Amino acid sequence: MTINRGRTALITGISGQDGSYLAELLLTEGYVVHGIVRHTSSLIANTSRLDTVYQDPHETGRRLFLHKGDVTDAGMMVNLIRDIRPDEIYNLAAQSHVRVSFDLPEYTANVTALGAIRLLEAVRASGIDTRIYQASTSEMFGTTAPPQDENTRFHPRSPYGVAKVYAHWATVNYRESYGMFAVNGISFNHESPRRGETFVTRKITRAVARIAAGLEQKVYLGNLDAVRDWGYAPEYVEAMWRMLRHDEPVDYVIATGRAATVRDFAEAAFSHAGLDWREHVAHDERYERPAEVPELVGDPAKIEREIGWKARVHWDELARIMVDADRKALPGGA
Ligand code: NAP
Ligand code: G4F
Repeated sequence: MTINRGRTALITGISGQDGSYLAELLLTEGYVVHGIVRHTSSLIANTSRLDTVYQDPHETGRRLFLHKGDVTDAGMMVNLIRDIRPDEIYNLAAQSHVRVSFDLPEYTANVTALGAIRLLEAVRASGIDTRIYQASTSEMFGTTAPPQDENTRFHPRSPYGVAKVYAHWATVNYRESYGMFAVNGISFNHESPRRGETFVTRKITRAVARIAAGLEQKVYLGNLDAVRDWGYAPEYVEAMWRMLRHDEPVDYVIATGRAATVRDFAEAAFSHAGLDWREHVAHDERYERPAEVPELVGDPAKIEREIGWKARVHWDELARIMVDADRKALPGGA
C-alpha cells in the first residue's frame, strides 16, 4: 500500500459496477480517488454501489472525493482534470446497455463515443502528464468468429458497439499522435452481484432468488443461444489497474477464455437453487435485438503472458456467486 500512497486517480463511471470495485481496489492500494457522479433529481447522487467506501465530506483525511459531473460536458471535464491533476484516469462512463443503445443511438454516441474524446482533449487542454484507461469491449468484435484477441477484426452490431469502436480508435490515435499513455482494455462480459439488473446474468440470478422465495414464477428472456465469455468484475478491475502500472502503453483483451450460452447460465443458476430452469424461463421477443452478437470467446494469452493477469472465476462459479448474493439480499434471506 505504501508504494501507491499519494497517487491520485480519477474514475468516470465510479457509481457503476466496475467503478465501484475499482474505487475499492485503489483505496486499498493507498490512492486518493476522485469520481464523477451524475446529477439526479431524486438522490444526492447515485452512490448505492459505493456504500462500503463512501466517506462523509466532513471527515478529515478522507481519500474518496465525488464530483458532480457528466462526460457530455467538456468544460466540466477540463476544469476537474486541471484541478485534480490525476496520475491515472479510468474512463468507465458509458451508456453501456446494448439493447438500450438501439433505442437511444444518438445519446449513446454522445456519452460512449464522444465522452472518450472529450476526456482525451481535456487531458491535452490541462497539460498534465497522466495515464488513461479506456473501457473498450468485446462487443466491438460483433460477428467476427471466436476466439477473439487483440488482432481480431471489429464488426460491431449495435450503436453501442459502434460508439465503442470510435472511443477505442480515438484512444489509439491520441497515443500515436501525442505520445499519451492511453490504453484500451478490451473486456469481455464481466458480472457480479453489483451487475445492473437488466443485464442477462443478473436478470436471471435475481429471478432465481425471487422464484426460490415464492415471490414470482417466471423470467422472460430473449435469445438463449448467445454465447458469452463471462468473468468476475472484481478481477477485471485489477487487470485495468495493472495495465496502467505496466511499463508500456499496450492494449489488451481481458477475458476468461471459457464461454457458455445464456441457456447454460440459466440452467446453472436455477439448478444451484434446486430449480429446473425449463419450468421458469419463458421467451419474450421484446428482449431480442435488431442485430445479435452470436458468440464472444476471448483469447487472454497476451495479458496473461505480459501482465501476469489471469481470470480465476469462470461462468459456472459466477452463476453460483450471484445467485447466493441475490438470495441473501432478499428480506429474510440467509
Ligand atoms: P455500468 O454499471 O453501466 O456503469 C456505467 C457508469 O457510467 C455508471 O457509473 C453511470 O452512472 C456512468 N455514466 C453513464 N452515463 C454517464 C454520463 N453521461 N456522464 C458520466 N457518467 C455516466 O457499466 P460497467 O459494467 O461498470 O462497465 C464499465 C465500463 O466498461 C463501461 O464503459 C462499459 O461500457 C464497459 N464494459 C463493460 C463490460 C461488462 O461486461 N461489464 C464489458 C466491456 C466493457 P449512473 O450510475 O449515474 O448511471
Ligand atoms: O447481458 P447482456 O445484455 O450483455 P451484452 O449485450 O453482451 O453486453 C454486455 O457485455 C458487453 C461486452 O461484450 C459490454 F460491452 C456491454 O456494456 C454489456 O456489459 O446480454 C448478453 C446476451 C445477449 O446476447 C442478449 O441478446 O444475452 C442475451 N439475452 C437473452 N435474453 C438477454 C436477454 N440480454 C438481456 N439484457 N436481457 C434478456 O432478457
